[in-house]
Amino acid sequence: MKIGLLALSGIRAHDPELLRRGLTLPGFVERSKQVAMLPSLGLLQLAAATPSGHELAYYEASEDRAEPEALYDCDLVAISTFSAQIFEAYSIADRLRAAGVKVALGGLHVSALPDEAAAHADYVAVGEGEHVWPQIVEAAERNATPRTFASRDTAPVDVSRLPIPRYDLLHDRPYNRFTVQTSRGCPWRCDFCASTVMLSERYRKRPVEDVVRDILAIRRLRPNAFIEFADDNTFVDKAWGKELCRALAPLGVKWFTETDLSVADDEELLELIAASGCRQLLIGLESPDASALDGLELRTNFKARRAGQAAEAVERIQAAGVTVNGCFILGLDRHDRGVFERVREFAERTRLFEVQITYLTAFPGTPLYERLASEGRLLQPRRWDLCTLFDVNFQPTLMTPEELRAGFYALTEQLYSREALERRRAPFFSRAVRRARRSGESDRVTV
Ligand code: B12
Repeated sequence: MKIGLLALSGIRAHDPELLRRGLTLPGFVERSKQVAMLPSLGLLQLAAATPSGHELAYYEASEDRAEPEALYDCDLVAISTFSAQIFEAYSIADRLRAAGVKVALGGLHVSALPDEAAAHADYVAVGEGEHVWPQIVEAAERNATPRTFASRDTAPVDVSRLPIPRYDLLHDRPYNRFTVQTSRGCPWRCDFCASTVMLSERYRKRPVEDVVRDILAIRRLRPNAFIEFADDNTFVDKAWGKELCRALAPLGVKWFTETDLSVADDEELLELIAASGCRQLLIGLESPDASALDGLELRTNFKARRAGQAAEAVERIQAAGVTVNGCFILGLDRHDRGVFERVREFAERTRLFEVQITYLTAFPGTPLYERLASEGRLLQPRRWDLCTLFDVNFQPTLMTPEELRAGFYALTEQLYSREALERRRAPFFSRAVRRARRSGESDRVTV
């Protein structure tokens, strides 16, 4: 069969006022441009798990009606879904099916809502795709009747035996940032989280040599590729994390990942992270207020327990030569109108190199969604297109939605102006220059 893999690319946000104000600010534009250029690792992973004898091609659509014509020549098209673009994915799927092409839908959104997706697909995949995808391909070959395939009905995916994602399918695309997974899942359960924790229960690490193998495969394609680890929380296991960094160091690769504050507990780990080419750690700080974090992480209240150490941890990581992208969620239940100033103050005081602010967002399938739905606080239920992290679709407790938006707009301008960026970043650069002079190298000054 001719199989098309379709990723929906780009960044989504609808609020016209935020788009007008925020998206022209240097700090905002910078990061958006970088991330919008990531391929879909999920689809490349499926490609690697495809039974032999089929012709595979990777495609992208930036919006509804932007699907490449070539998809209509395929026998089967796999579409990977996030909530924010699900309606676009559904209409593309409807058009393909009307033209006689079989469609399989998988990914985070349809894993949470397979019944909704079934109206738009021949085959729906729930959970991790590595084992169900070959079943779908086989079903499509047999022209089997539409149905849902769930990964929980197959053997668990063994991440110590994942093949190299088919990065080679991207050979003619201009990507220079690529994703690799070193681990899946996270031991913490934050009530809002809609990441890969949704796909499987356990936190699992991959063998370090496989991670290196995947990076080398990317480099064969693009020698100077920047690597983003598509993990939920890379450095949960500190000993394994050190092993990973020691293996990365000789590659001379530049990389980015997401983790939690506990990396700052281990000086040796921080040194290894810096020495192995890490340019940035993204950390979910979520709130400058300990009280707002209480109860957010459902297992051990990790985020509230750690709140008092956040500022020091940021300082320690950045002092080691790695920038921090501190992420804050605005509109948590204990956030009042003073929270915007407290976020600004935290970012200034700690000299956070990068700050990400997003609205509290109820993704389908999360405990947060269930709670807000049962409390009648979803403003427009089932408007999945508003699950962008940049659109308010819930009733906050201590503010009106308008107050939340107004505070967010003002904070966006304060955080992402050129002056604010320079003020926060200057100490990092000066330290980096001093460090480079001491060691006689200059490469590490760039991020
Ligand atoms: C890389 C990434 C991106 C890339 C995606 C590139 C692409 N075209 O796919 C870019 C930068 C474009 C991006 C954009 C956005 N993202 Co993003 N992104 C991620 C990130 C960091 C990693 C995703 C990843 O690679 N996972 C690893 C792969 C292996 O897992 P996977 O994709 O789920 O695939 C597995 C299964 O789902 C399944 N599968 C997937 N698709 C299919 C299809 C079929 C047919 C089958 C059988 C199986 C299957 O099999 C795969 C292997 O097991 C995650 C955060 C994280 N740490 O996970 C956020 C995340 C996915 N993003 C998120 C969001 C909100 C967005 C944006 C809406 C942000 C915005 N405002 O624009 C946009 C969406 C834009 C769009 N076009 O859809 C949320 C999604 C939550 C949700 N439930 O929808 C996440 C979880 C982050 C978060 N804050 O919670 N993102």
